[in-house]
Formats: sequence, structure tokens, C-alpha cells
Amino acid sequence: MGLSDNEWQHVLGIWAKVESDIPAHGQEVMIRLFQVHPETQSLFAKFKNLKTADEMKSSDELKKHGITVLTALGRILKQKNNHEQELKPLAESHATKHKIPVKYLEFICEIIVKVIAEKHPADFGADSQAEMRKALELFRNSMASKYKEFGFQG
Ligand code: 6CQ
Repeated sequence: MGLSDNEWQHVLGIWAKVESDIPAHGQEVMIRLFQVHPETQSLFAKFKNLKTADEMKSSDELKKHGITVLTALGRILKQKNNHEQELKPLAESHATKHKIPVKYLEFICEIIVKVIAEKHPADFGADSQAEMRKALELFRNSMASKYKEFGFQG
């Protein structure tokens, strides 16, 4: 099921808050992902050796990757599900090069929702969270079906 215009407006309104400080949000998402799902960390050659949250926090490279992931996701969300053009190269690289299971996409999406909820409690209540989850589910479903086109079962 898609999102209504109203729901997209809410999702992008919240995203504007993420964009007010992409580096801090991105850093938190990456640290949380690696701590809650350590198996994801081993897929990043550059970050395999970072052990503690403090080490992660002081890595400029990790910060850059946090910016990369949230900037790319924001670009896709702004297409409001007409995201074929932006999504295809991402699906291709994550299917054929990085080999990232759909399960890990679920992990990161859930963590993104949690991080936004912690940073913006007054603006991101249960209804807004549900809208964001719906938007991220559309993103994942499109990634999963593109994965199959690229021969990766995900
Ligand atoms: C990704 C994910 C995070 C941070 C940065 C990127 C958390 O150093 C390198 O060359 C990294 C190669 C790479 C790897 C190992 C890479 C590139 N990703 C991963 C792993 Fe992705 N990524 C994900 C997204 C879902 C919301 C988005 C938008 C995105 C963007 N990626 C992973 C991973 C492993 C657990 C997940 C769940 C994940 C999800 N990622 C990379 C991008 C972008 C824009 C890029 C660089 C271009 C490209 O396509 O390679």
C-alpha cells in the first residue's frame, strides 16, 4: 500500500528535521546498527576494527558513511515512491557488490526510526513513526524486487 499525499508530507516534514543535522543522525544510526546487530559491522571492511562506541564516535570515516547513507535515503524518500531512477544503482551495488541481505535493510530502517524518535520526541509520535515505517517499507520492497532482477535473493 502506498502513502497518501498527506502521509508523504508528514514523512518529508520529519526528514527535514533529520537534515537539520545529518552528521549527528548518521553517526548515531551507524553506531546503533553496529552495536545492536554486530554482524552488519563485519560487512564494512573499513570499520571491522572499531570496537567501542567511543572508537566509533571518533572515526571521521564512520561519520562520512553516516552522511552518505542518510543523504541517499533522503533523496529516495523525496521521490515519494517514484524512486526507480535513484533506487536502481543502489539496489545494484547492494545486491551484486556489497551483498546486503534485505534483513539488514530492515535492521537499519528500524534503527533510523528509533534514532529519529529519540532525537525528536515531540515531533515524532506513534502515528508519525507508523508513517515513516510505511515509507521505509516501500523502499525495502522496491530494493528486494530489484535485488531479484540482479539475481540476488537477498
Ligand atoms: C551504507 C550503509 C551504511 C553506511 C554507508 C553505506 C550504514 O566503504 C564502502 O565502500 C562502503 C560500501 C558499502 C557497504 C559495505 C555501502 C555503500 N553500503 C554498505 C553496506 Fe549501504 N546503504 C544502505 C541504505 C539503506 C537505507 C542506503 C540508502 C545505503 C546507501 N548498506 C550497507 C549495509 C550493511 C549492513 C546496509 C544495511 C546498507 C544500507 N551504501 C553505500 C549507500 C550508498 C549511497 C553507498 C555508496 C554507493 C554505493 O552504492 O556503493
